[in-house]
Amino acid sequence: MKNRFTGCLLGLALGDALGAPFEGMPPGNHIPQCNGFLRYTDDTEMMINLSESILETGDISRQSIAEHFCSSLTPTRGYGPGTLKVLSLIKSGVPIEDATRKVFPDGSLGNGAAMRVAPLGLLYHWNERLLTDAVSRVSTVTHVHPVAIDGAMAIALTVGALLRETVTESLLEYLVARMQTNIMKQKLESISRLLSFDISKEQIIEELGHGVLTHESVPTAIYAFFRFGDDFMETMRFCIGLGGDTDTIAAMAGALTGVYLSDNGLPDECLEKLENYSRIKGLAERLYSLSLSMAG
Ligand code: R7I
Ligand code: MG
Ligand code: MG
Repeated sequence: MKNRFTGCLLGLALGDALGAPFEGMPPGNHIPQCNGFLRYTDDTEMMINLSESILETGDISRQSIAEHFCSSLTPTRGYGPGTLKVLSLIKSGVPIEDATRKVFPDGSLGNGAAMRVAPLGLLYHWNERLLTDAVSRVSTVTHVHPVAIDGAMAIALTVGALLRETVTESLLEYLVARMQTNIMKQKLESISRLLSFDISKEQIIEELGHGVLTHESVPTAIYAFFRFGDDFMETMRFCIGLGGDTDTIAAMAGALTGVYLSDNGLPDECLEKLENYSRIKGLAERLYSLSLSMAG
């Protein structure tokens, strides 16, 4: 179990760092490389800041999470412009509830909530109500749009379910039943059909998307996991080959593949090059202990 926790967070960070050089590119034969330093981006930085807040307070404190997001923000990690603005408003004293609607009145549709919530799937895998409460409280520190919350829910629920049971098609049905928005329901519903035949990259982009919006990236990452999740680097090559939001799609698929395979399934030659490898591993181990003590 502990190795699955570390696999999840390291898989997320590795996916982010491997995908980062290709973010925004068109689809192509992009090959993820582990021969140089693997620097992660905002996806992993927010996951780390979230984890550190939880470990510090032993709970989900939105104020503490917002403070960690603001005070440990590295501007050069490629944050979404909406999230940067929301965090700077919060830092300047605007209440979270107001700040999250200042850029997009209905809240951001970006995948910035989904990319960071994997630790919540780990921590609360044993109690779905605590898990979903935590996801909505953590997502809405920056992302209040129901589609963005659904995307975060889909990732965290998948992480939780993978920790509890073996993967079957019914996991997709389980996720669909928990979506609150039609677009996320429809996209996740289409995954089973798309998995039933050989389909090109272009068709996947057309059907599921490869962009920065939640409904154009979360279903794609979940599809990638179902299709290639037995092999971490195969999953990475697929996600990164799609182009578009490569770091985030690879980070989300990396978290799912990592929890499924555990850290033994991640390539050592890449982990050795990953920025802050020991710190991320340590966070996962401490989340494991906290989860055990919470579950009693
Ligand atoms: O969601 P967010 O944190 O972005 C995460 C992405 C990941 O790819 C990271 O790797 C990083 O590169 O950024 O940041 P936001 O700025 O809230 O959302 C991302 C982008 O989605 C915005 O800058 C907009 O371009 C777009 N977007 C929208 N466009 C139109 N209408 C988000 N919401 C809307 C919308 O309502
Ligand atoms: Mg990023
Ligand atoms: Mg991205």
